Amino acid sequence: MSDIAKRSAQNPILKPQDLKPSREGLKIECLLNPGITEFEGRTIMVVRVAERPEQKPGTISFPILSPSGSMEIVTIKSDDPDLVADDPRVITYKGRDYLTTLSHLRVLESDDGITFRDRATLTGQGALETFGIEDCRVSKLGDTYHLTFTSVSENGVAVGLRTTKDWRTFENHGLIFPPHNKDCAIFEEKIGGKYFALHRPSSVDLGGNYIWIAESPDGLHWGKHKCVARSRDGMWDSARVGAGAAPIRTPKGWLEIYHGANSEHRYALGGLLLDLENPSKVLARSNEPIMVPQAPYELTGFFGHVVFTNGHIVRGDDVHLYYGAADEVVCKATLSINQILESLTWV
Ligand code: MAN
Repeated sequence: MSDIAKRSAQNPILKPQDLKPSREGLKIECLLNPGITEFEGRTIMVVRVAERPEQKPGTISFPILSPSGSMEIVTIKSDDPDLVADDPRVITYKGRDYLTTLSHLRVLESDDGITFRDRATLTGQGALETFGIEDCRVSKLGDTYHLTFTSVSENGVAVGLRTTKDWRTFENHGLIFPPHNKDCAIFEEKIGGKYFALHRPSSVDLGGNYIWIAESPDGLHWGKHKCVARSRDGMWDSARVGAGAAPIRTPKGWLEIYHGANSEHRYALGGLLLDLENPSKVLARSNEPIMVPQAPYELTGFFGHVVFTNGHIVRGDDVHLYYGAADEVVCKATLSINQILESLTWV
């Protein structure tokens, strides 16, 4: 048995047509990879909204932001010899990489965890977010919510941080991890007086797409980096791995639900168990994934064969997992923490 996730009968719970585009002339192409938390008895979702103009035959067009925040639409002929467009998510034009959509983060709230309404909008700001912001994790420390997300620009893919106490006003702290880095999840408790975070630097030559851990005295400045989990040849997580939401404290250790992709770009989920006192020490890991794309809405979409999570709510033994399916819709599933722990292989 390799998939222990009970999918919600209401899946997908959120689809592109459920929200309004951020401005006229744009279409929401995908809703994906939501960060989740609770605030004043409600569920807060920070969902990634990926937009572009309605596509016309014979051209590819996508928005980019200027450092001052104005939007420009770039249009390229599909048969332009300088265009490489074989991935629906990214293109290369005249040797430079661009994203096919521009993402912002929409803050939604819900009374039942299923039906969400708009609360706030966060958009890319400045020269390091001109290609947008994506895939937000939310960690609550004291009364402050830490939002870590991917900041994308021609300078690279990096981790930005904003904080809020009221989910109306947000403080922008800039980048906390420079390119190439994403999938950053801050632990929701200090350990030995220090903040800890998982993050995912990428290396093109030596090394790869591995999960690292870092510590910090203040949640802003990070050091003492250590590599905790590498991709594994021939396994379900052979090409890349990255942290999901903040690790879950269990009596056996910190349980991190992470994503792994294989060489066919299939994104599945597994567990990683870290020592409670020394979280750079890996105790156990999934040799088989705990959730694999199999529902129709996970197999086909903007980028099929993807389940990707970076948000959950824990109630007793249940993890209420929110996830992006096929890079297009938002779904929900429930998993048992004990069942995940039992399925892990101790190292
Ligand atoms: C990858 C995918 C895209 C994302 C870019 C930049 O190509 O995850 O969806 O936009 O990275 O983060």
